[in-house]
Amino acid sequence: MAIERTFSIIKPNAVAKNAIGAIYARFEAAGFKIIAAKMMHLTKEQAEGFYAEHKERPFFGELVNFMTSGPIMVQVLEGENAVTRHRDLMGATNPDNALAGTLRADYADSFTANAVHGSDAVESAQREIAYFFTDNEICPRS
Ligand code: RTP
Ligand code: MG
Repeated sequence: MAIERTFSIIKPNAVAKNAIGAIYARFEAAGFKIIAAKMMHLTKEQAEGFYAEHKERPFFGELVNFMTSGPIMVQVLEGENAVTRHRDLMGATNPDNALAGTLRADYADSFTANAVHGSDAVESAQREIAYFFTDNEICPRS
């Protein structure tokens, strides 16, 4: 198994319900190392840039409004097969379809306010990590 890095966001609805610590505990219990982290309140421009791939989609405006509605936590997770394992831990995008025990089953409020984001491929992880973190903000350890 390859050691990978993936990019994670704890979205505004999960921060608002005071679930940062509980979600970090789930990351660590699943074997991920948190190797970079910070709290941010995204501007409209930052959110639009991050979700640029979705800009023609009907939900884009609602997504940007939601993602700028309050603070978020952004982090880099490292571990074996991290991209796929983190997506599995999050559960389905639509929380109605998220399996019991996944983060979205436990913390999502709606399709838009679905608690967490995770990169969908190694290439998008690299792009998303670079969007939010400089090299010297990433602290890998053995
Ligand atoms: P994410 O990027 O946040 O990890 O979620 P994802 O890959 O599972 O879903 P994606 O297709 O990339 O969509 C990004 C986010 O947009 C919102 N969304 N709303 N109402 C809708 O039809 C709809 N579809 C997507 C969700 O917040 C989703 O996480
Ligand atoms: Mg996505």
